[in-house]
Amino acid sequence: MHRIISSELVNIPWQDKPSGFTAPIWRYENNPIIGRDLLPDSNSIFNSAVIPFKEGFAGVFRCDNTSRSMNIHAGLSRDGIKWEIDCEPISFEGDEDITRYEYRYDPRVCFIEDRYYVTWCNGYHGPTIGMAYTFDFKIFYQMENAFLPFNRNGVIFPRKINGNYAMLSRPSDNSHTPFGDIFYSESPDLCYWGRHRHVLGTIKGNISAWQSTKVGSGPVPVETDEGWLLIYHGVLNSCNGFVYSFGSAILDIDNPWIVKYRSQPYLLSPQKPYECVGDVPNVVFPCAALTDGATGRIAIYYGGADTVTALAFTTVDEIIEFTKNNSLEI
Ligand code: BMA
Repeated sequence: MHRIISSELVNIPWQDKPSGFTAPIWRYENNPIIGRDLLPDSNSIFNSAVIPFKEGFAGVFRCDNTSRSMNIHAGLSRDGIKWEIDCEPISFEGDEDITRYEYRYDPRVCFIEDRYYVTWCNGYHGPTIGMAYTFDFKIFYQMENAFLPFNRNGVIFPRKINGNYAMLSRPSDNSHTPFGDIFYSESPDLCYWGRHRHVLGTIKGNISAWQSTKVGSGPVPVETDEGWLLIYHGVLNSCNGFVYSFGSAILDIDNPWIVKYRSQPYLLSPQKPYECVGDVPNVVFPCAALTDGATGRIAIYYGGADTVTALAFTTVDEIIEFTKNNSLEI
């Protein structure tokens, strides 16, 4: 039996694994949980992050509007499934050099110490990692961008490691091309980042082709007794374009740039209609995981086909055993 090192979350959204089902992850039967047109002017709501908040849940949602402008909106939910999302995008407090809007997408949310941090892909002369914090999901204080452009998929660890804040990110180029590996960085103050370490890159060739073209961190890493559980997306370049799946890795608890295990097969790939058909077909893109330290339950939120938001379930035992038993040679 494995253990998640987190507090209990009695109201975690949950459905038992269907009987006879053998895969380590199973989808919520009423997916998608958020449709593309929840807001009056939303074209799509996907690649979004949620977190326990008060008696329920809060989140930051990627909403592309009908002008096809990409922005992030706050939302609240009692049960983690039915969401009320603000019609207006988040308006950030802070230095106007930094709060100036170019585009914002793919948020993650992480609670550390006394506040909720949001990271996202932020347009600032090219994509980089935007950062902000909030206490109440009403007022958001924007911080300095963590890195220079070009960078995407910035994910903060939920506690300090060796005395510093820590983040995974993926330096990239200025387009959606296959470029860049996942790196680990540390900061004493969430402003200045350094001690960069390489974590993992794509797997070239045929052996684990779902992650042969691109990789990027997904949800905030989950602390377990086996190490940090990292769920990350991987991309295959098929003759029908990019296919986004997700898999898992286990990182050393004190030195998270050391990969202990890494799944050769994917955990979930686009197979359902809401994953295969939409604005960008064949995409599952995870940005958040709720965890219950008492039962080991994990609920993963992911975008489907760059159009809707969906939910899938696993347990710490299922996902760690799967990752260890199906690991690539590291
Ligand atoms: C990535 C990001 C994601 C998107 C994915 C598939 O590069 O832009 O927001 O879900 O492509 O289009």
